[in-house]
Amino acid sequence: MSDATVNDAAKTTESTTSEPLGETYLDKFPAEAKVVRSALYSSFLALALGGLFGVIQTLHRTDFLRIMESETYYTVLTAHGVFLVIAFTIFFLVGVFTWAVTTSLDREVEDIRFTWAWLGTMTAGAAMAAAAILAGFTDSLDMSADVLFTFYAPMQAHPLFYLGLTVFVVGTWMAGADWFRSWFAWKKENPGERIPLPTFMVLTTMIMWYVATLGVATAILAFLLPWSLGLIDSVNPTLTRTLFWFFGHPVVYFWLMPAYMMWYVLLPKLSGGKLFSDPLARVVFVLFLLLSTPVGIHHQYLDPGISEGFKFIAMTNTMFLLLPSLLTAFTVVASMEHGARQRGGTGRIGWLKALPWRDPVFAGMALAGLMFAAGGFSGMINAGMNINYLVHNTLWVPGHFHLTVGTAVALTFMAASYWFIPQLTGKKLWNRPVALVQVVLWFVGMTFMANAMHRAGLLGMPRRTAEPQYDGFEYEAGVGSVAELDAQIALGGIILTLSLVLFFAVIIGTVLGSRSDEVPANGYADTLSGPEDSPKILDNLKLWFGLAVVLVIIAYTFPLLSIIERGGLFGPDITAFPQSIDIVSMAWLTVEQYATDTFTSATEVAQATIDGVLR
Ligand code: HEM
Ligand SMILES: [Cu+2]
Repeated sequence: MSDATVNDAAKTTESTTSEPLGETYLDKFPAEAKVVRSALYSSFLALALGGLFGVIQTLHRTDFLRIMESETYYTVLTAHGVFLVIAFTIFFLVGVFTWAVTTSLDREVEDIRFTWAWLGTMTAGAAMAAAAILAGFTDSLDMSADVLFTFYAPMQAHPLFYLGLTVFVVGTWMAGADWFRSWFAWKKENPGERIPLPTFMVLTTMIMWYVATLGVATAILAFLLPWSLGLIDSVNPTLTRTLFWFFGHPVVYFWLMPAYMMWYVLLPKLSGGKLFSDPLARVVFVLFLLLSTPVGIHHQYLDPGISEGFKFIAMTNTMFLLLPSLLTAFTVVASMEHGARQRGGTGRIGWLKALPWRDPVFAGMALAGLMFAAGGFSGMINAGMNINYLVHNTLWVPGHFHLTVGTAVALTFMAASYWFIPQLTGKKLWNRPVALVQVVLWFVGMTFMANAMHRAGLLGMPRRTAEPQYDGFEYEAGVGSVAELDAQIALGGIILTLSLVLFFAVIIGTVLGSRSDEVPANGYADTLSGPEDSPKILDNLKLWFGLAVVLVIIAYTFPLLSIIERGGLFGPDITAFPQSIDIVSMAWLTVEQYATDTFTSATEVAQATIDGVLR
């Protein structure tokens, strides 16, 4: 590795952060900073509400504290799910993407009014959906949306809920158009240049998002919304579920890819080093674009109405999807090691000590990455068709995704906020030690909660219920007891809530502080191996878009056709449990029909000929 950076790194080892001071994002892009700030504040509001509902439901289902009737549980759980995984994550990432595009292209957005327009559209949509959900708390309004964030039919929500989601998604489409527009304009002025890495990451993520949201848009606009408006009588639940998961798996990459982006472009910088490889990072994002969508059926391993063969194909694709995550783990750790060695770290693992662990931004992201590794392991269990049957719909599943979206993404976003809010306000982070305690508490709380959830799931304890303990049914714990598991889940939930309170204290403390010139300069990590080392074809976004579409067509055409054939476009007469591979049986039926028809007409012809001859 090059020694060129040893010198500038040496002067930073004594401080806990390696970042030089200088021009902030706010100094450079004051108008854009306002938009990004608003997006982040919206996301924080969603986080606060979602977190509050999280602890309420945790204490309720573990029976430690019940402040509501169990009937209200689904209103709370819907709000928790939708506010956190739709509003918190997406508002945050559109802010970060705007930062990434403007910073890396080094240009303002083309028209700030359009930028405000998409943020406004998203906010209006989120407010509509939130209103429909929250109305479920009162009987005085004839409105509710207790359908959980997956909104499976035959559960039905008030039309406002579906409409709100649609408007929200349209807002994200507009946001993507804004970033593409910036890129087109930049390309015209910089012909032949490689797309700067952060922009490349934003654009590939958005292409994936455009493809993925077609599924949910179809589910809502063609079926669920007309159905809740009373325009059609029924829907085909298998079809709408499948369209949901067409979107539901890639949406997890929509949350993860911004987190990855920050691990790639911020973490190495914070470690005092450089990104190990720009080409590898590009490969990873292309792989996610290609592989995220044709795997959604892995959420439907237990759905009747989809044959085993299609599930098997989805499983195989899913296993391929591990590759880019493993590449990410490798690149990010290699970059951190590079940083640590620049800071004087030595030894095979001794270099870990040289990392800036007291910097809350670094520590939070690194801990988030560590938890993601654990989430990856339980994810592999979920992905296996046969072992999935063991954990399906048990508390194991929320255990898994509180490690992934609930920590790898959420903790990365919170830690990144400690970097972004000073960038966006020009104010120094209020109280770094508290911020550090906050990220560590999240890690500790999640260790308790997610681990106990996984274990409870293995005992068969169901998810999505206010009353997991059935009368006359005992869960047998191999190690410990159910009471102990419940206690750990509740304890974890309380620690997480405490962590959230500290998070808001730090953010509010920072925002209320006064402008300072001790804010690190805006920017992102350099690379050891730059874009010039990567094949040009990686930047051919049209090619990747085309391939992604082809893969989706291959993966989904036959399952969708067979679902429609069985259950009808608008349901509901479904024949359950097909056990054969549909393609084969469909092909066989066609051949058989064809053979019969041919045979029949052949006999008819023969008969007619014989008749003619005999006459
Ligand atoms: C204070 C922190 C949190 C606590 C105490 C908490 C607690 C819980 C619990 C106990 C459940 C399972 C409820 C059930 O199945 O009956 C749950 C579900 C869920 N949580 Fe969290 N959670 C927290 C933070 C988060 C975060 C940060 C995210 C995502 C960014 C998240 C996303 C979800 C989702 C998507 C569900 C599934 C909802 C459903 O099944 O429809 N949670 N949470
Ligand atoms: Cu998935």
